[in-house]
Amino acid sequence: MALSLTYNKPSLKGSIQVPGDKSISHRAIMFGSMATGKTTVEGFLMGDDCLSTIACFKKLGVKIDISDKLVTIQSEGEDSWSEPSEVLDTGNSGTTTRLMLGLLAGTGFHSVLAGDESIAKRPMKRIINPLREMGADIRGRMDGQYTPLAVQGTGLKAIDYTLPVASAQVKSAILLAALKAEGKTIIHEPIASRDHTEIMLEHFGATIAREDHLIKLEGGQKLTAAHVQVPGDISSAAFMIGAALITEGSKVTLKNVGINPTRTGILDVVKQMGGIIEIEEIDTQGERSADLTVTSSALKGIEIGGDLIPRLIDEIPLIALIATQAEGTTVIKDAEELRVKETDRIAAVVKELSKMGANIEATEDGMIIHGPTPLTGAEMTSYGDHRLGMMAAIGALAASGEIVIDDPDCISISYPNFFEQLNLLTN
Ligand code: SPQ
Repeated sequence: MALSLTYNKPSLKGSIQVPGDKSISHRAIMFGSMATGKTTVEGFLMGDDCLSTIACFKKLGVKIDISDKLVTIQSEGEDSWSEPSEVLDTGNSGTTTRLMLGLLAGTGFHSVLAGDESIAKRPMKRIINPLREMGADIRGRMDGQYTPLAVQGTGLKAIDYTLPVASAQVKSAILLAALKAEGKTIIHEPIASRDHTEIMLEHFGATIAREDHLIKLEGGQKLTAAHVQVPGDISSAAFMIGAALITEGSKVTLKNVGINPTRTGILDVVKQMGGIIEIEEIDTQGERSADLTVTSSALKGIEIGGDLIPRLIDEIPLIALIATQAEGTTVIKDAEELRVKETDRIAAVVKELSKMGANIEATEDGMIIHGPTPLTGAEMTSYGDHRLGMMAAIGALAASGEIVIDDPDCISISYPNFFEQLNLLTN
């Protein structure tokens, strides 16, 4: 059901803990299912995407319990998984679909992966090509470009592979397959992408070598169960950071947010735009995290591209929104990957922000935004994309009229208590 939002230029005040990191939560379930023993996950994101990952592993026979604060995975290791009698439903989650391909390729059984309408349009060849080089038997529409995908598990061999796109999902699928492959897999990563898989491999007892754009992993390593502490998701925090920046008189603290350097491009951009943000690092055992305090700020337009893009790829809809309130021009380039996310995020962001009165144009690989422009009420479409839905809701804080969001429910993919927390900060 559509949601109507009308704000009277509020100030945001207070402190919240945003939900757990989506990328780390997916991986915690996958690693816990591969490892032998009892894995516990604290701070797990109970969003729809991560729940899809849990449902898939349950269909493989892995015992997973969800209690109030803890997810517990009890597994006898990868070899104990059983052939699923049903299709593994990956929902809206690209991460689940792609990483599971790497995991299922080296099993001894047959499985079928399929997700929703959006997943059926997202490219899978980027994963299947290297996996086929490793010996995987995966079939699907258009030679395996699109789901549903059938995987006949088989023996795999290591590869030496240069990533053609800066994608953590491609890198991770290869690494997960490499664990079962014969020999040493070498991955060349010209531009760094998020490294949660590499960090978790070490955390679960594997030996992985990482040096200067090269990752090396010896096959046949067994994983041991571990405790995973999931920090808050910086991609979710980004929306509250943006909200505080563009509303006058705001000061918001976001507690325990993951600040893995492969994900903190948004913090660099905010600082470059003139945003006031304090970062107080917390002493943690696993992934780095910090309390972030953001104050409303006068922003200026900047140029964003190159190696920075993979470090903030999911934050671009929000960055485009705050750029409409910044003085001067913001240019976002080298971000053609946005065209193959949950929706074409270049076309969708430009169309939706234009409805609100933004001066924004699309380019092949990004967008150009001229600011500042006053935002007005509009009927916004989310395209079932959680990040587009949240962009519209944060836009409502700065808009002069009513913002209607067609499908606010999609926000629960990554941020189930988004409106609850937004209400807390605006009241
Ligand atoms: O999981 P999914 O649907 O691909 O989610 C998105 C998102 O906006 O939440 C992208 F649409 O995040 C990806 C991210 O863009 C999550 C991810 C990961 O956990 O490894 C990596 C990035 O994708 P990619 O294609 O660059 O590897």
